[in-house]
Amino acid sequence: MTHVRLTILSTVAAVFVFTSATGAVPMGAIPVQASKTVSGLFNPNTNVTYTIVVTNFGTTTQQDNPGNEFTDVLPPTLALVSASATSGTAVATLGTNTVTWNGSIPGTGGTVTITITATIVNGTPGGTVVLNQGTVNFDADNNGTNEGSILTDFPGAQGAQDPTPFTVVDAVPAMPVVATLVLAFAGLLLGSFAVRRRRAGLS
Ligand SMILES: [Ca+2]
Ligand SMILES: [Ca+2]
Repeated sequence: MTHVRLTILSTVAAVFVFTSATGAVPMGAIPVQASKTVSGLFNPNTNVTYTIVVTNFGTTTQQDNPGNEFTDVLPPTLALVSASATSGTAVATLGTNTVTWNGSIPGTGGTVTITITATIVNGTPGGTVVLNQGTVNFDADNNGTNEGSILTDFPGAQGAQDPTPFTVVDAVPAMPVVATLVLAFAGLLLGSFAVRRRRAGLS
């Protein structure tokens, strides 16, 4: 019994010492969160803009470690156009429809905003739901190696790591100018015909 109690006590102490010594969040905790929203007209052949905000709630800076700190592979319904970031380096690899980001994020609430622009592939049917999620790689124990990862979260859904959705909207075809003029002229003709019938006492 004493042995068991001592083991539990020493385990608790070890976690406490680890936390105090490194200043990092406890083992197993996730120091980062990433929200991802999307805006656009959502018509085929128009651009959508994804905005990803990665926040570091840990007490230490998330460093630019070996490997990408963020990766996002867009689905085939989207054609990647460009990517940018408020800090670090965002790279858009058009051939693989993939965005990567490398950089550091200061602790206690530091953020980086990554912006992705993509075109909805022409011919995508209206009603198609396009889902997308990026992956953030992080260093929970501050040892220079990213060993953890989370998926981006859509704030409009209840879960902690929901994919970001939008629904493709069929574009309303614009009426050609000539057709509009013909319709207007036809309306005028009908109107004057009706007036003439009324004057002639035919209606
Ligand atoms: Ca890196
Ligand atoms: Ca690590």
